[in-house]
Amino acid sequence: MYFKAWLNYDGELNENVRDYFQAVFSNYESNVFSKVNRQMYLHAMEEVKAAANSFLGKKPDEYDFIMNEENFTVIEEKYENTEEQKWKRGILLYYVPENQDNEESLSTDGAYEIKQYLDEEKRFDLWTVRASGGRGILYGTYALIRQAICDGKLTDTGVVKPSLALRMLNHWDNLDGSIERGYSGNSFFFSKNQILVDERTAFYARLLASVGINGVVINNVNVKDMATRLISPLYYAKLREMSELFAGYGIQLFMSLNFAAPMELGGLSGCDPLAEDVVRWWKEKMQEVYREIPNLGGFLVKADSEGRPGPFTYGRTHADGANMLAKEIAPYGGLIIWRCFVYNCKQDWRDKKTDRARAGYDNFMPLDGKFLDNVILQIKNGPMDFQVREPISPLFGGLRSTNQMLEVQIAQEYTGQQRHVCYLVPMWKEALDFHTYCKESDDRVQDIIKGKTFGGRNCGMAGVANTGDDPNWTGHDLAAANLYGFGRLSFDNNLSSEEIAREWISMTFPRTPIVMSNLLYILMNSWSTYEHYTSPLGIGWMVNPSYHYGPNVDGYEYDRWGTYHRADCKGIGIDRTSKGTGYSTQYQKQNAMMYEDVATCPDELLLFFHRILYTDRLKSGKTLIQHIYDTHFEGVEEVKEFIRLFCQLEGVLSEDVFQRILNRLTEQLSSAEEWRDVVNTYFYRKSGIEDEKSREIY
Ligand code: GCV
Repeated sequence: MYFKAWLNYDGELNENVRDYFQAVFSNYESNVFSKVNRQMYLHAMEEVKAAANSFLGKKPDEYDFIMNEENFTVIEEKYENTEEQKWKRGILLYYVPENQDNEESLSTDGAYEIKQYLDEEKRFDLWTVRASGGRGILYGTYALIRQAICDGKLTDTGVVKPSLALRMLNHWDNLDGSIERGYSGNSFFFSKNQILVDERTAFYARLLASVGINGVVINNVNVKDMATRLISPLYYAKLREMSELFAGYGIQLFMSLNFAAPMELGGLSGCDPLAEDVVRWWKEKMQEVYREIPNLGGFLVKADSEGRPGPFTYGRTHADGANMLAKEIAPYGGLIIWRCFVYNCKQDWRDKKTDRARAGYDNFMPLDGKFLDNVILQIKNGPMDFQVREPISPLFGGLRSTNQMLEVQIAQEYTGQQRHVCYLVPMWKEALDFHTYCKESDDRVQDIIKGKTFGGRNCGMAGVANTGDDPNWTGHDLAAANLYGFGRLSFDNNLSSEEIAREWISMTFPRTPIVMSNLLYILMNSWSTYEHYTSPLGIGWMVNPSYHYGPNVDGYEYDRWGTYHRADCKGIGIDRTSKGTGYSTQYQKQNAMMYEDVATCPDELLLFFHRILYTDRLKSGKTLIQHIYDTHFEGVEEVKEFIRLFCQLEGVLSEDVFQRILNRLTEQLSSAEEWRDVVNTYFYRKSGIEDEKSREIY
């Protein structure tokens, strides 16, 4: 059982808009399309029909015509053949051949234009979705439906092009059906070491296409056990089936691979990327894989990190490892996406110079320019690991001659595990808008991953998926806003977090003012609320080790000595300036200087970059200790306010949705109280300083 999420198309629509859905015209002719484009075109048609069905309570009338120079004459004839111009209004899916003059801007993959066509005698009035490829037709169709639902009117868009070439999801699903950091049930891709391809897979593809996702890695980056065998005859037939299904929605299938596969699968004695037998093994493997799964987009690789095998064992670099695979996959047009999440988890934190935050840059910066063109480095937004607040990785703005992708985590591993509401789009938006100062202009992270700054060709954004086989897909109903938001933001970097939230609310829930205002308030405030009652000012962690839920101030799992955050009776924070670990010097000069100085370092990152005394004053005028106490009390009050606002929706939302969300908010409140009490008590005991407002600290 699964719900339709934001594709339910329920609810009243403005009559004027609804009328257009009475008839669907298409220039569908099978021989003008490749097989894949044809499938996407047909899916777009099905989507208009599904929407029309909901809006009108019946199927629209359909007209096909063949592309020729007199398209509209053909439509006119169709009109004439219908009874008394019954179909005055309609939707037209209009395929524009790529080589048609002055349509160059539509030739970008995924580009579309929504445009009204009115004939001179005003006998018909059509809204056209124009595109020169299957993805464009699909995305334009979803955009048109979105306009109808969210705006209650249809509008000319001009040519809309995706901001980023690659808009990918990374699933951390294991073949046994479990999901690493999964908070919404089990995998719907795998169960008991079998691959599932069914109706739900098709609906998922539809959901993703509707927000512009064009690539999905289906298995966990920690490739172990049976997952290594995904590149073996055992699984090819199902993978091919899945890749074909995805292709019909403009989505390429990717897989994570095990760098040690030549040993674990091939029986070789090692996996040195420069050893002849290893290279031969991969060459033959790639040949076999692409013969069996020709649509495969490529592979994602986690190497030499958290116990995963990699080139270091053989004294080779990440470039050696990635390039070897890239060379063997290149003949098939495949990509190797190589993760920069590489660090030594056995570092001794008692050494004040030790700093995991430095690791990504230290490992990859010396390799800039050494990667082949079909290698992409995938970089987490922050230098640590998806904490509620981190600075942007200095690899962005550092690397100049390497394809780059931004990785964010849609799954809420450190942000409440989909039991707390935490709308993450504002965080991702900050990452995209961050000025790296690597150039005078076009220096933002989004410019870099668009390929605008340094001309990178294969670039984009990846999100660690937050879905599972729960009926509502994401455990917490409100967590679906993050999945929706990831897709929409990676498709259009200019959208604001609020615009995205508004769209998602309109697409998902009854369209009434109170639903919009109250849910919007909750979503837009949820990230700062979560930050308030958890770890302060960018220090991070403070969660229970290994499962990463709930407070544990000394809980950083790779620090047995409880010294990670350097808290003592006087202060807390890590000196990451040039006098400390030197991490701040990895940034371009302007940013390095900003972080170096306490006076210019943004408060929200103060403890990430500096060691501060509890009695030091922040820019707000408060002492650090008072800030910690206040924000933790405030965070709890803010969750109470969420609950108060949410309860006003009783009777407006359907009963089951209302109860599910209320249950999660109630759990969030008790967890927030626990965070408040644990964190405040810890710092009260460490510092011995009373709360100025004399509130009870347990
Ligand atoms: C897939 C964090 C998570 C791990 C995850 C890892 C990664 O450390 O806790 O579960 O492993 O990130 O991104 O590879």
